[in-house]
Amino acid sequence: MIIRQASDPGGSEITPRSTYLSRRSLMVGALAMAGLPMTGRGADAALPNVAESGFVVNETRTSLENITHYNNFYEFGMDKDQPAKRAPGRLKPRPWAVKVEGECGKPGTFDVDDFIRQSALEERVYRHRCVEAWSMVIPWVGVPLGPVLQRFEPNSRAKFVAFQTLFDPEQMPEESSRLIYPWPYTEGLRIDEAMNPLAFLAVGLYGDVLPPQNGAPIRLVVPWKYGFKSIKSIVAIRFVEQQPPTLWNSLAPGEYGFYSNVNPTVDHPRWSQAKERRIGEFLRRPTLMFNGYGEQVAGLYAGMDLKKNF
Ligand SMILES: Nc1nc2c(c(=O)[nH]1)N[C@H]1C(S)=C(S)[C@@H](COP(=O)(O)O)O[C@H]1N2
Ligand SMILES: [Mo]
Repeated sequence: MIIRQASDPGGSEITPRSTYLSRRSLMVGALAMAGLPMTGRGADAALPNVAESGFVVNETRTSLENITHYNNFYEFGMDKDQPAKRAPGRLKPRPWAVKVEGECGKPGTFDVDDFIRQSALEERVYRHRCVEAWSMVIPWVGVPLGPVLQRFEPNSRAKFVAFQTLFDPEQMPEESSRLIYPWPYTEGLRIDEAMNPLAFLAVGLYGDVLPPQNGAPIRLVVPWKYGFKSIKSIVAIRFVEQQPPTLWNSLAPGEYGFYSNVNPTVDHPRWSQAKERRIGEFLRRPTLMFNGYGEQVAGLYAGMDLKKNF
């Protein structure tokens, strides 16, 4: 984001779908071994018992090919096609531990499948708006973040929640150099943002387990904020009293605010945010305040100057 602008998604597929599918059946095996019931919904539905939800944007869904081959995942390279080429096979999404710590009554370390087991999986079709001014519509599968966090009993000093991506240069090759980026990738939310019903933990998309390039095995989705807030491949969640440092905000605070709510009236210093390019569409469309989720989230920012707190 800091180095180069978005380019158009290539028309040709770099990773054949067969590679992704065989990878997927490995993960289905992992789910089965973890004791999760298998679905009877047919060969293409890897995740069991996914309920529909009320959180479905009535807009054309971006194709699976584009969602899985036009990615930002800098741990695998800065080009949009690199995560799909480099993450499958390198990133090992299972077994996977998620650590919860900080200002809470019940910290601990959990296997990722146990971490979400108490919540029912649901599908949510959300708009996804990158700060680079492109967007998609993505059918995620996962669980609402708030109820998961509540289980750890955050205390009154828990004012923010900090999230951290895996640090393992063996699995994430770009992490072997810290010359530009202070790995691991970190992000954060204010606690009331994290508890908002829209905040989501995704473990799948299009009914399947999450592909490595989209942040397997578990990633955040905060659809009213620019995409970089939706941190991938999470290994640690910490309840903290002070606003936590986050990767993009630390690198370029004048360009990437801590809040980073989608806002057509606050331009990036180097480009306008008034319009966006929906992947798969020809004409640019207007950017929506809070990415179209104002009804659900505007109240979080009542009285705040959104130009200062961008
Ligand atoms: N760990 C990590 N998380 C990340 C990123 C990243 O580079 N590393 N990129 C972010 C950005 S800029 C965007 S737009 C989204 C892209 O998610 P997608 O590739 O699933 O569309 O992931 C976000 N989460
Ligand atoms: Mo992004």
